[in-house]
Amino acid sequence: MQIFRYADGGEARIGVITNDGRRWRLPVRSLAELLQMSLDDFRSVVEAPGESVGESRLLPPIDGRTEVWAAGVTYKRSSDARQEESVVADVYARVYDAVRPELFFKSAAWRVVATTEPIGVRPDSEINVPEPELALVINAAGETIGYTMCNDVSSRSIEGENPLYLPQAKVYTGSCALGPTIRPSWEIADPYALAITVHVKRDGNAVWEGETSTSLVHRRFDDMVEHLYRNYTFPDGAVLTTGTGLVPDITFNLRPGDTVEVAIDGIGTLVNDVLHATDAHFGWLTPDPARNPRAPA
Ligand code: DO4
Ligand code: MG
Repeated sequence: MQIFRYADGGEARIGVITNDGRRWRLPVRSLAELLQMSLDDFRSVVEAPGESVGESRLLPPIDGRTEVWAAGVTYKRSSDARQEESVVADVYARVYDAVRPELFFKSAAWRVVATTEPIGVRPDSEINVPEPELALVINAAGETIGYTMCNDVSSRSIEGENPLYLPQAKVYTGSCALGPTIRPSWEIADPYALAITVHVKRDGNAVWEGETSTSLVHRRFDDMVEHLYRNYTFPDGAVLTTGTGLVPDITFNLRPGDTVEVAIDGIGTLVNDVLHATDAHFGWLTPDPARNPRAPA
């Protein structure tokens, strides 16, 4: 079963696709409303068949006051890559083994892009990368009710210059893609055994491909959630992306015109073309659910 957010005229709606292809609309106004419920209530609501719906344009699986947060340096590959790119390698080595995880704010709901919408790279950044990550969908009470995928698009050169530039390296227009849908937690038997792949194409040719597994993550997901919810409330829940185990060689730079495809076993595939993160390309990215998903050329 997948829970999805879709455009219906000028409105955003929430639906379900069952594993045998049936689709129905849920009797809620938003995903945020579902994230205010307990896991048990959420399950009852999404499993009750509703009015059937056809195919429709997918919107990002997040809305309302739900925030996207991110964990960093949770895989050895990420720790090694940060130490290579940074002028202060020590902070990354220390956080990899520390009890307290690195957690940072990534995006407000309305700024998130869906599959097939563009992602952005900063024109003032020399080295840009996609970061394919498993993302936890967490309700207001801190229960993980589902999983989705995040592309935590980032500037390696800006963060590498100084770790205090992390918000500028991580939080800018088009830097957060989520989706394509949400898979309920009870359908993922083992979130620590999921293959993650990435394919980047340029002019039809593969320029970076990689594969990893969530079995290599260095922290427990429930521990990341416990730290995120400690002394902070999320009335509409949160999406916590769990860090990347895939980082290309330092010579690789994600460029406008590239296409990034990231996939996670049992979760789905997220496909996004790359554009410069400017208003000219992302003026459509507004809180309006009927926004135009196709950026001007
Ligand atoms: O410290 C930088 C963030 C690293 C990150 O986003 C990741 O490991 O996925
Ligand atoms: Mg990341």
